[in-house]
Amino acid sequence: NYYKNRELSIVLAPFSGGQGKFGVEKGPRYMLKHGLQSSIEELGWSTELEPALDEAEFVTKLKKEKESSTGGSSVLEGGVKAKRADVVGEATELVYKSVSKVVQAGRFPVTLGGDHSVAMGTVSAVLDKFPEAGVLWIDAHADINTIETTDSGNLHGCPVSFLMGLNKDIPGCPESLKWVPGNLSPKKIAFIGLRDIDSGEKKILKDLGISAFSMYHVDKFGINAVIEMAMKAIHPETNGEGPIMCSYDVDGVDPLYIPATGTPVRGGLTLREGLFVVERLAETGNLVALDIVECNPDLAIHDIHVSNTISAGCAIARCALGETLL
Ligand code: NNH
Ligand code: MN
Ligand code: MN
Ligand code: MN
Repeated sequence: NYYKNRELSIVLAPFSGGQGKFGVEKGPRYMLKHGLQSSIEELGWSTELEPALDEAEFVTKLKKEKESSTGGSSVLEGGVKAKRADVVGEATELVYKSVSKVVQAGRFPVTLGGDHSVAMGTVSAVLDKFPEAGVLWIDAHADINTIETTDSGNLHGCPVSFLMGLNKDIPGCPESLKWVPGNLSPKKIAFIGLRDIDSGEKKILKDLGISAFSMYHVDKFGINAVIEMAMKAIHPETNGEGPIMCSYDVDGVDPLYIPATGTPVRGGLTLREGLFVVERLAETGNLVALDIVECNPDLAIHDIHVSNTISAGCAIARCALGETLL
């Protein structure tokens, strides 16, 4: 167990610039309003809030960018694409600084997004403190597009490529994202829940030999076996033991259960499978950091979709922190 004192910080990362839909910046506020902090306290953690960036300030920045002539200029020199790269660079570096402060103080960081671009900050900070950590990336998507392979230009589809330093030598790579250390080894990440992978991403996953468990593997082997294989993949020498960070995109879970998210893909994890992943991680005692990203209350068509999404997001945090362990 890496946090014997059971001290935890909820890092607030209300940022939407990694994709094109406003509303995902409201995730942290909604999850706090749902009582996340007190429910974590009830599990025996002492908690603090760590606001990484100002929600309103960044909404204003992004709205200005939208109105500008470039509309968040997507095509950069060399023909590469990276929408709103300046704002994404600024926001993710702020997240990096907040999570760094938290982990260096020996506190468990639970980061609430925001879109998944914020994981450039969280994972980088966690690797500084735990260089041997492996990352479990729960997602319908692989988020490993480079600024060359991305079709959308949305940087929430690219954080893993930045974390691995895959954009560094690409001409036109935005200055604003050069702060990302880019030292995540392809051997130190495993994906679970994949079902919407772009063709460029598929090639990168293959070429780099990255462990990726799609919904096919979940159906074939069952979620418990998949988690076991994923943990062994990121910690091969120690039979799966070692620090684990979980970056949890709620769209990994089926939209039946978590509908209010920017890019829902049917055929995902059941709510129980999605919670089991983090329950199992809690049981190992090896979890060192957690992100919960891509809850967008504005994309709900019914009020029940908001509460389903937010309560599931909060349940992911509680289960990861041991709520359901006896
Ligand atoms: N792969 C697509 C892209 O690069 C979609 C990414 N969307 C996500 N990722 N929600 O988790 O834009
Ligand atoms: Mn996703
Ligand atoms: Mn796609
Ligand atoms: Mn994602």
